[in-house]
Amino acid sequence: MNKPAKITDPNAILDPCRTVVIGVGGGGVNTLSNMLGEWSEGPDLVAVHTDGQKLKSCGVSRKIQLGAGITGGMGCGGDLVVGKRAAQADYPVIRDLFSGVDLAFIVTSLGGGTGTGAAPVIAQVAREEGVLSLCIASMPFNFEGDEKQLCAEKGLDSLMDCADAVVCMPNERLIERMGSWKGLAQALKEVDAELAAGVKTMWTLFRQTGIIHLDMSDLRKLTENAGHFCVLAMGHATGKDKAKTAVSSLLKHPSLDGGNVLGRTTGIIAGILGGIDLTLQDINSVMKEISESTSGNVRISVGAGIEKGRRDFVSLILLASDSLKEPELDKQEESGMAASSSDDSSGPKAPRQENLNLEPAGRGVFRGVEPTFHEGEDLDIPTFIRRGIRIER
Ligand SMILES: Nc1nc2c(ncn2[C@@H]2O[C@H](COP(=O)(O)OP(=O)(O)OP(=O)(O)O)[C@@H](O)[C@H]2O)c(=O)[nH]1
Ligand SMILES: [Mg+2]
Repeated sequence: MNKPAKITDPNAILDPCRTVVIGVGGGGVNTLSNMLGEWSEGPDLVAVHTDGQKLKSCGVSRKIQLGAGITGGMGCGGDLVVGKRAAQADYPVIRDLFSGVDLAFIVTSLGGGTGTGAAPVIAQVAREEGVLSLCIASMPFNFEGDEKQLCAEKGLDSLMDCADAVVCMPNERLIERMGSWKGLAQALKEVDAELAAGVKTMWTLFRQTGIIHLDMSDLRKLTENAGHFCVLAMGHATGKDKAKTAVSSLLKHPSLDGGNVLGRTTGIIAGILGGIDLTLQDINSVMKEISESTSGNVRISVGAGIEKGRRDFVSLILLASDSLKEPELDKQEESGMAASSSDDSSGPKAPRQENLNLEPAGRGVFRGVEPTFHEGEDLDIPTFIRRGIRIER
Protein backbone atom coordinates (compact mmCIF):
# COMPACT_ATOMS: atom_id res chain seq x y z
CA MET A 1 0.00 0.00 0.00
CA ASN A 2 1.30 3.49 -0.73
CA LYS A 3 1.53 4.93 2.73
CA PRO A 4 0.74 8.61 3.04
CA ALA A 5 3.88 10.66 3.65
CA LYS A 6 3.93 12.26 7.07
CA ILE A 7 3.40 15.98 6.65
CA THR A 8 5.38 16.63 9.84
CA ASP A 9 8.51 15.21 8.20
CA PRO A 10 10.30 18.18 6.56
CA ASN A 11 12.11 15.87 4.11
CA ALA A 12 9.04 13.99 3.04
CA ILE A 13 8.24 14.10 -0.66
CA LEU A 14 4.53 14.00 -1.10
CA ASP A 15 3.48 11.67 -3.88
CA PRO A 16 0.75 13.71 -5.55
CA CYS A 17 -1.07 10.73 -6.95
CA ARG A 18 -1.20 7.87 -4.48
CA THR A 19 -3.17 5.27 -6.36
CA VAL A 20 -4.96 2.02 -5.75
CA VAL A 21 -6.37 -0.29 -8.43
CA ILE A 22 -9.32 -2.33 -7.20
CA GLY A 23 -10.64 -5.27 -9.23
CA VAL A 24 -14.21 -6.14 -8.22
CA GLY A 25 -15.97 -9.44 -9.03
CA GLY A 26 -14.87 -12.15 -11.47
CA GLY A 27 -14.05 -9.99 -14.50
CA GLY A 28 -12.41 -7.27 -12.39
CA VAL A 29 -10.19 -9.78 -10.63
CA ASN A 30 -9.21 -11.31 -13.99
CA THR A 31 -8.16 -7.88 -15.25
CA LEU A 32 -6.00 -7.42 -12.15
CA SER A 33 -4.35 -10.76 -12.75
CA ASN A 34 -3.39 -9.45 -16.17
CA MET A 35 -1.73 -6.42 -14.66
CA LEU A 36 0.48 -8.44 -12.39
CA GLY A 37 3.15 -9.54 -14.88
CA GLU A 38 4.56 -6.16 -15.78
CA TRP A 39 3.53 -4.28 -12.70
CA SER A 40 6.39 -4.65 -10.28
CA GLU A 41 6.53 -0.92 -9.52
CA GLY A 42 2.88 -0.09 -9.98
CA PRO A 43 0.31 0.99 -7.46
CA ASP A 44 -1.37 -1.28 -4.98
CA LEU A 45 -3.58 -3.89 -6.60
CA VAL A 46 -6.49 -5.16 -4.53
CA ALA A 47 -8.75 -8.04 -5.53
CA VAL A 48 -12.27 -7.76 -4.12
CA HIS A 49 -14.79 -10.57 -4.54
CA THR A 50 -17.45 -12.55 -2.72
CA ASP A 51 -16.15 -15.78 -4.25
CA GLY A 52 -13.38 -17.25 -2.05
CA GLN A 53 -12.26 -19.76 -4.68
CA LYS A 54 -11.77 -17.06 -7.29
CA LEU A 55 -9.82 -14.91 -4.82
CA LYS A 56 -7.55 -17.82 -3.99
CA SER A 57 -6.57 -18.23 -7.63
CA CYS A 58 -5.68 -14.55 -8.08
CA GLY A 59 -1.99 -13.75 -7.65
CA VAL A 60 -2.26 -10.25 -6.12
CA SER A 61 -1.10 -9.97 -2.54
CA ARG A 62 -4.02 -7.94 -1.23
CA LYS A 63 -7.41 -9.64 -1.34
CA ILE A 64 -10.70 -8.79 0.29
CA GLN A 65 -13.56 -11.22 0.57
CA LEU A 66 -16.86 -9.39 0.86
CA GLY A 67 -19.95 -10.59 2.72
CA ALA A 68 -18.69 -14.07 3.66
CA GLY A 69 -21.57 -14.32 6.15
CA ILE A 70 -24.08 -13.56 3.39
CA THR A 71 -22.80 -15.62 0.46
CA GLY A 72 -20.92 -18.35 2.33
CA GLY A 73 -17.94 -17.43 0.15
CA MET A 74 -19.70 -18.74 -2.96
CA GLY A 75 -20.18 -15.61 -5.11
CA CYS A 76 -23.50 -13.87 -5.69
CA GLY A 77 -25.00 -16.10 -8.39
CA GLY A 78 -25.67 -13.08 -10.58
CA ASP A 79 -27.77 -11.25 -7.97
CA LEU A 80 -26.70 -7.62 -7.70
CA VAL A 81 -28.72 -7.07 -4.52
CA VAL A 82 -26.63 -9.75 -2.81
CA GLY A 83 -23.47 -8.07 -4.14
CA LYS A 84 -24.58 -4.72 -2.74
CA ARG A 85 -25.45 -6.21 0.66
CA ALA A 86 -22.12 -8.07 0.76
CA ALA A 87 -20.23 -4.79 0.21
CA GLN A 88 -22.32 -2.91 2.75
CA ALA A 89 -21.63 -5.63 5.32
CA ASP A 90 -17.89 -5.00 4.95
CA TYR A 91 -18.01 -1.23 4.83
CA PRO A 92 -15.13 -0.67 7.33
CA VAL A 93 -12.78 -2.92 5.31
CA ILE A 94 -13.61 -0.99 2.15
CA ARG A 95 -13.05 2.33 3.90
CA ASP A 96 -9.58 1.18 4.98
CA LEU A 97 -8.72 0.62 1.31
CA PHE A 98 -8.76 4.36 0.73
CA SER A 99 -6.58 5.40 3.63
CA GLY A 100 -3.82 7.67 2.26
CA VAL A 101 -5.03 7.31 -1.31
CA ASP A 102 -5.76 10.10 -3.86
CA LEU A 103 -6.89 8.18 -6.92
CA ALA A 104 -8.73 4.88 -7.25
CA PHE A 105 -9.20 2.89 -10.44
CA ILE A 106 -12.15 0.58 -9.88
CA VAL A 107 -12.18 -2.15 -12.52
CA THR A 108 -15.17 -4.42 -12.89
CA SER A 109 -17.28 -6.44 -15.34
CA LEU A 110 -20.94 -5.57 -15.03
CA GLY A 111 -23.69 -8.15 -15.46
CA GLY A 112 -22.94 -10.46 -12.50
CA GLY A 113 -23.86 -9.97 -8.84
CA THR A 114 -20.59 -8.99 -7.17
CA GLY A 115 -19.19 -6.43 -9.61
CA THR A 116 -22.58 -4.88 -10.40
CA GLY A 117 -23.74 -4.69 -6.77
CA ALA A 118 -20.47 -4.01 -4.95
CA ALA A 119 -18.56 -1.66 -7.30
CA PRO A 120 -21.02 1.26 -6.80
CA VAL A 121 -20.78 0.83 -3.00
CA ILE A 122 -16.98 0.91 -3.27
CA ALA A 123 -17.12 4.05 -5.43
CA GLN A 124 -19.46 5.65 -2.90
CA VAL A 125 -17.04 4.95 -0.06
CA ALA A 126 -14.20 6.42 -2.17
CA ARG A 127 -16.27 9.59 -2.54
CA GLU A 128 -16.93 9.77 1.19
CA GLU A 129 -13.19 9.42 1.80
CA GLY A 130 -12.37 12.23 -0.66
CA VAL A 131 -10.68 9.91 -3.18
CA LEU A 132 -11.10 10.60 -6.90
CA SER A 133 -12.51 7.47 -8.51
CA LEU A 134 -12.32 6.38 -12.12
CA CYS A 135 -14.36 3.28 -12.75
CA ILE A 136 -13.71 1.10 -15.79
CA ALA A 137 -16.61 -1.26 -16.35
CA SER A 138 -17.07 -3.80 -19.10
CA MET A 139 -20.59 -4.64 -20.32
CA PRO A 140 -21.78 -8.19 -21.12
CA PHE A 141 -21.76 -9.67 -24.61
CA ASN A 142 -25.03 -9.49 -26.53
CA PHE A 143 -25.28 -13.29 -26.56
CA GLU A 144 -25.51 -13.30 -22.75
CA GLY A 145 -29.09 -12.09 -23.02
CA ASP A 146 -31.34 -9.25 -21.87
CA GLU A 147 -31.34 -10.12 -18.19
CA LYS A 148 -27.58 -9.68 -17.84
CA GLN A 149 -27.68 -6.56 -19.99
CA LEU A 150 -30.40 -5.05 -17.81
CA CYS A 151 -28.50 -5.94 -14.66
CA ALA A 152 -25.37 -4.31 -16.13
CA GLU A 153 -27.30 -1.16 -17.08
CA LYS A 154 -28.60 -0.84 -13.51
CA GLY A 155 -25.02 -1.17 -12.26
CA LEU A 156 -23.84 1.44 -14.75
CA ASP A 157 -26.50 3.90 -13.56
CA SER A 158 -25.49 3.37 -9.94
CA LEU A 159 -21.83 3.82 -10.82
CA MET A 160 -22.61 7.09 -12.59
CA ASP A 161 -24.20 8.31 -9.35
CA CYS A 162 -21.23 7.33 -7.17
CA ALA A 163 -17.99 7.44 -9.19
CA ASP A 164 -16.28 10.61 -10.44
CA ALA A 165 -15.92 9.12 -13.91
CA VAL A 166 -17.19 5.94 -15.46
CA VAL A 167 -15.65 4.36 -18.52
CA CYS A 168 -17.94 1.80 -20.08
CA MET A 169 -16.27 -0.81 -22.30
CA PRO A 170 -18.75 -3.19 -23.92
CA ASN A 171 -17.12 -6.61 -24.31
CA GLU A 172 -18.79 -6.87 -27.70
CA ARG A 173 -16.94 -3.84 -29.06
CA LEU A 174 -13.64 -4.74 -27.47
CA ILE A 175 -13.73 -8.15 -29.00
CA GLU A 176 -14.35 -6.67 -32.48
CA ARG A 177 -10.85 -5.33 -32.21
CA MET A 178 -9.37 -8.72 -31.49
CA GLY A 179 -9.80 -9.71 -35.13
CA SER A 180 -10.73 -13.29 -35.84
CA TRP A 181 -12.78 -15.19 -33.27
CA LYS A 182 -10.39 -16.87 -30.90
CA GLY A 183 -12.55 -18.68 -28.44
CA LEU A 184 -14.14 -16.87 -25.53
CA ALA A 185 -11.46 -17.51 -22.92
CA GLN A 186 -8.65 -16.27 -25.16
CA ALA A 187 -10.68 -13.27 -26.33
CA LEU A 188 -11.51 -12.24 -22.73
CA LYS A 189 -7.86 -12.60 -21.82
CA GLU A 190 -6.93 -10.19 -24.58
CA VAL A 191 -9.70 -7.77 -23.61
CA ASP A 192 -8.44 -7.83 -20.00
CA ALA A 193 -4.85 -7.37 -21.14
CA GLU A 194 -5.87 -4.30 -23.14
CA LEU A 195 -7.75 -2.80 -20.19
CA ALA A 196 -4.79 -3.56 -17.95
CA ALA A 197 -2.42 -1.82 -20.38
CA GLY A 198 -4.72 1.24 -20.51
CA VAL A 199 -4.80 1.55 -16.71
CA LYS A 200 -1.05 1.10 -16.54
CA THR A 201 -0.38 3.80 -19.13
CA MET A 202 -2.72 6.19 -17.33
CA TRP A 203 -1.16 5.54 -13.97
CA THR A 204 2.36 5.99 -15.35
CA LEU A 205 1.46 9.33 -16.93
CA PHE A 206 -0.31 10.65 -13.84
CA ARG A 207 2.48 9.57 -11.56
CA GLN A 208 5.71 10.43 -13.27
CA THR A 209 6.83 13.93 -13.92
CA GLY A 210 7.39 12.93 -17.58
CA ILE A 211 8.20 15.18 -20.51
CA ILE A 212 4.73 16.68 -20.35
CA HIS A 213 3.10 16.12 -17.02
CA LEU A 214 -0.50 15.16 -16.46
CA ASP A 215 -1.88 15.69 -13.02
CA MET A 216 -4.88 15.00 -10.89
CA SER A 217 -6.37 18.38 -11.68
CA ASP A 218 -6.50 17.45 -15.40
CA LEU A 219 -8.43 14.35 -14.47
CA ARG A 220 -10.62 16.22 -12.04
CA LYS A 221 -11.48 18.85 -14.69
CA LEU A 222 -12.33 16.17 -17.23
CA THR A 223 -14.53 14.25 -14.82
CA GLU A 224 -16.33 17.40 -13.70
CA ASN A 225 -16.88 18.22 -17.35
CA ALA A 226 -17.80 14.68 -18.31
CA GLY A 227 -21.11 14.38 -16.52
CA HIS A 228 -19.42 11.26 -15.13
CA PHE A 229 -19.31 9.40 -18.41
CA CYS A 230 -16.07 8.89 -20.33
CA VAL A 231 -14.76 6.78 -23.15
CA LEU A 232 -11.35 5.14 -23.06
CA ALA A 233 -9.42 4.15 -26.18
CA MET A 234 -5.98 2.70 -26.55
CA GLY A 235 -3.46 2.34 -29.37
CA HIS A 236 -0.12 0.60 -29.34
CA ALA A 237 2.59 0.09 -31.96
CA THR A 238 6.21 -0.84 -32.38
CA GLY A 239 8.66 -0.61 -35.28
CA LYS A 240 8.95 1.89 -38.09
CA ASP A 241 6.31 4.67 -38.07
CA LYS A 242 5.17 3.54 -34.65
CA ALA A 243 3.66 6.90 -33.66
CA LYS A 244 1.61 7.03 -36.85
CA THR A 245 0.51 3.41 -36.56
CA ALA A 246 -0.39 3.80 -32.86
CA VAL A 247 -2.54 6.88 -33.46
CA SER A 248 -4.33 5.32 -36.40
CA SER A 249 -5.03 2.22 -34.27
CA LEU A 250 -6.23 4.50 -31.43
CA LEU A 251 -8.61 6.42 -33.69
CA LYS A 252 -10.07 3.15 -34.97
CA HIS A 253 -10.74 1.89 -31.45
CA PRO A 254 -14.33 0.63 -31.25
CA SER A 255 -14.98 2.72 -28.12
CA LEU A 256 -14.70 5.87 -30.26
CA ASP A 257 -17.70 4.74 -32.29
CA GLY A 258 -16.18 5.37 -35.71
CA GLY A 259 -15.13 8.91 -34.77
CA ASN A 260 -18.52 10.03 -33.43
CA VAL A 261 -17.25 10.31 -29.84
CA LEU A 262 -14.44 12.68 -30.86
CA GLY A 263 -16.94 14.67 -32.90
CA ARG A 264 -19.10 15.42 -29.86
CA THR A 265 -16.66 15.35 -26.90
CA THR A 266 -15.93 18.52 -24.99
CA GLY A 267 -12.82 17.36 -23.16
CA ILE A 268 -10.07 14.83 -23.65
CA ILE A 269 -6.95 13.62 -21.92
CA ALA A 270 -4.40 12.19 -24.33
CA GLY A 271 -1.46 10.23 -22.99
CA ILE A 272 1.62 9.20 -24.94
CA LEU A 273 4.06 6.76 -23.45
CA GLY A 274 7.18 5.72 -25.34
CA GLY A 275 10.66 4.35 -24.98
CA ILE A 276 13.85 6.39 -24.82
CA ASP A 277 13.63 6.90 -28.60
CA LEU A 278 10.31 8.81 -28.40
CA THR A 279 10.75 12.14 -30.19
CA LEU A 280 9.01 15.49 -30.00
CA GLN A 281 7.92 14.97 -33.61
CA ASP A 282 6.20 11.74 -32.54
CA ILE A 283 4.27 13.63 -29.86
CA ASN A 284 3.45 16.43 -32.29
CA SER A 285 2.16 14.14 -35.01
CA VAL A 286 0.03 12.14 -32.56
CA MET A 287 -1.56 15.26 -31.09
CA LYS A 288 -2.14 16.79 -34.52
CA GLU A 289 -4.06 13.71 -35.66
CA ILE A 290 -6.09 13.57 -32.45
CA SER A 291 -7.03 17.23 -32.38
CA GLU A 292 -7.94 17.19 -36.09
CA SER A 293 -10.36 14.38 -35.31
CA THR A 294 -12.29 16.50 -32.80
CA SER A 295 -14.86 19.19 -33.53
CA GLY A 296 -12.29 21.81 -32.49
CA ASN A 297 -14.10 23.16 -29.47
CA VAL A 298 -12.47 20.79 -27.02
CA ARG A 299 -10.40 21.11 -23.88
CA ILE A 300 -7.30 18.96 -24.44
CA SER A 301 -4.86 17.86 -21.74
CA VAL A 302 -1.74 16.08 -22.90
CA GLY A 303 0.70 13.92 -21.02
CA ALA A 304 3.83 12.37 -22.43
CA GLY A 305 6.37 10.18 -20.73
CA ILE A 306 9.25 7.86 -21.31
CA GLU A 307 9.60 4.42 -19.83
CA LYS A 308 13.23 4.08 -18.85
CA GLY A 309 15.11 1.09 -20.20
CA ARG A 310 12.64 0.49 -23.03
CA ARG A 311 12.62 1.58 -26.66
CA ASP A 312 10.77 1.06 -29.91
CA PHE A 313 7.17 1.32 -28.74
CA VAL A 314 4.44 3.93 -28.49
CA SER A 315 1.41 3.40 -26.21
CA LEU A 316 -1.44 5.87 -26.42
CA ILE A 317 -4.51 6.34 -24.27
CA LEU A 318 -7.37 8.70 -24.88
CA LEU A 319 -9.93 9.50 -22.23
CA ALA A 320 -12.79 11.52 -23.70
CA SER A 321 -15.85 12.93 -21.98
CA ASP A 322 -19.00 11.76 -23.68
CA SER A 323 -22.54 12.96 -23.39
CA LEU A 324 -24.05 9.66 -24.50
CA LYS A 325 -23.56 6.58 -22.42
CA GLU A 326 -23.32 3.31 -24.33
CA PRO A 327 -26.80 1.80 -23.77
CA GLU A 328 -28.37 5.14 -24.78
CA LEU A 329 -26.18 5.21 -27.86
CA ASP A 330 -27.29 1.70 -28.82
CA LYS A 331 -30.94 2.71 -28.41
CA GLN A 332 -30.38 5.78 -30.58
CA GLU A 333 -28.66 3.72 -33.24
CA GLU A 334 -31.57 1.29 -33.25
CA SER A 335 -34.10 4.07 -33.72
CA GLY A 336 -31.96 5.86 -36.33
CA MET A 337 -31.43 8.97 -34.18
CA ALA A 338 -27.65 8.83 -33.98
CA ALA A 339 -27.10 11.06 -37.01
CA SER A 340 -29.19 13.91 -35.66
CA SER A 341 -27.20 13.93 -32.39
CA SER A 342 -23.95 14.49 -34.27
CA ASP A 343 -25.13 16.38 -37.31
CA ASP A 344 -24.09 19.72 -35.93
CA SER A 345 -20.49 18.66 -35.24
CA SER A 346 -17.85 18.86 -37.87
CA GLY A 347 -15.96 15.81 -36.56
CA PRO A 348 -15.60 12.64 -38.59
CA LYS A 349 -18.64 10.42 -38.69
CA ALA A 350 -19.13 6.73 -39.20
CA PRO A 351 -21.04 5.74 -42.32
CA ARG A 352 -24.66 5.11 -41.43
CA GLN A 353 -27.57 3.43 -43.08
CA GLU A 354 -30.24 6.12 -43.58
CA ASN A 355 -33.97 5.39 -43.49
CA LEU A 356 -35.78 6.13 -46.76
CA ASN A 357 -38.67 8.45 -46.12
CA LEU A 358 -41.37 6.43 -47.89
CA GLU A 359 -44.73 8.08 -47.36
CA PRO A 360 -47.85 6.11 -48.18
CA ALA A 361 -48.89 7.22 -51.68
CA GLY A 362 -52.54 7.52 -50.68
CA ARG A 363 -55.43 5.24 -51.31
CA GLY A 364 -55.58 3.61 -54.73
CA VAL A 365 -52.89 3.20 -57.34
CA PHE A 366 -52.59 6.77 -58.57
CA ARG A 367 -52.51 9.65 -56.14
CA GLY A 368 -54.98 12.42 -56.97
CA VAL A 369 -57.07 10.20 -59.26
CA GLU A 370 -60.75 9.87 -58.35
CA PRO A 371 -61.71 6.43 -56.94
CA THR A 372 -63.46 4.13 -59.40
CA PHE A 373 -67.01 3.23 -58.34
CA HIS A 374 -69.04 0.60 -60.16
CA GLU A 375 -72.52 -0.33 -58.95
CA GLY A 376 -71.74 1.18 -55.58
CA GLU A 377 -68.50 -0.76 -55.11
CA ASP A 378 -65.07 0.88 -54.79
CA LEU A 379 -62.95 -0.99 -57.33
CA ASP A 380 -59.73 0.23 -55.77
CA ILE A 381 -60.42 -2.12 -52.83
CA PRO A 382 -59.13 -5.59 -53.71
CA THR A 383 -61.90 -7.97 -54.80
CA PHE A 384 -61.31 -10.55 -52.07
CA ILE A 385 -61.80 -7.87 -49.42
CA ARG A 386 -64.88 -6.38 -51.14
CA ARG A 387 -66.43 -9.82 -51.43
CA GLY A 388 -65.35 -10.99 -47.94
CA ILE A 389 -63.59 -14.06 -49.38
CA ARG A 390 -61.48 -15.95 -46.77
CA ILE A 391 -58.12 -17.08 -48.03
CA GLU A 392 -57.29 -20.50 -46.59
CA ARG A 393 -53.64 -21.00 -45.59
N1 LIG B 1 -13.85 -8.21 -19.79
C1 LIG B 1 -14.15 -9.34 -19.08
N2 LIG B 1 -15.42 -9.61 -18.84
C2 LIG B 1 -15.69 -10.73 -18.12
C3 LIG B 1 -14.68 -11.59 -17.64
N3 LIG B 1 -15.28 -12.60 -16.95
C4 LIG B 1 -16.59 -12.37 -17.02
N4 LIG B 1 -16.85 -11.26 -17.73
C5 LIG B 1 -18.12 -10.59 -17.97
O1 LIG B 1 -18.57 -10.17 -16.71
C6 LIG B 1 -19.93 -10.47 -16.53
C7 LIG B 1 -20.16 -10.72 -15.06
O2 LIG B 1 -19.50 -11.91 -14.66
P1 LIG B 1 -18.62 -11.99 -13.36
O3 LIG B 1 -17.53 -10.98 -13.39
O4 LIG B 1 -18.22 -13.41 -13.10
O5 LIG B 1 -19.68 -11.56 -12.25
P2 LIG B 1 -19.33 -11.31 -10.73
O6 LIG B 1 -19.13 -9.87 -10.52
O7 LIG B 1 -18.21 -12.23 -10.33
O8 LIG B 1 -20.67 -11.72 -9.98
P3 LIG B 1 -21.09 -13.17 -9.41
O9 LIG B 1 -20.44 -14.21 -10.32
O10 LIG B 1 -22.58 -13.14 -9.51
O11 LIG B 1 -20.60 -13.24 -8.01
C8 LIG B 1 -20.16 -11.65 -17.44
O12 LIG B 1 -21.48 -11.65 -17.85
C9 LIG B 1 -19.22 -11.42 -18.58
O13 LIG B 1 -19.81 -10.60 -19.57
C10 LIG B 1 -13.34 -11.26 -17.93
O14 LIG B 1 -12.39 -11.92 -17.55
N5 LIG B 1 -13.13 -10.11 -18.64
MG1 LIG C 1 -18.40 -14.43 -10.99
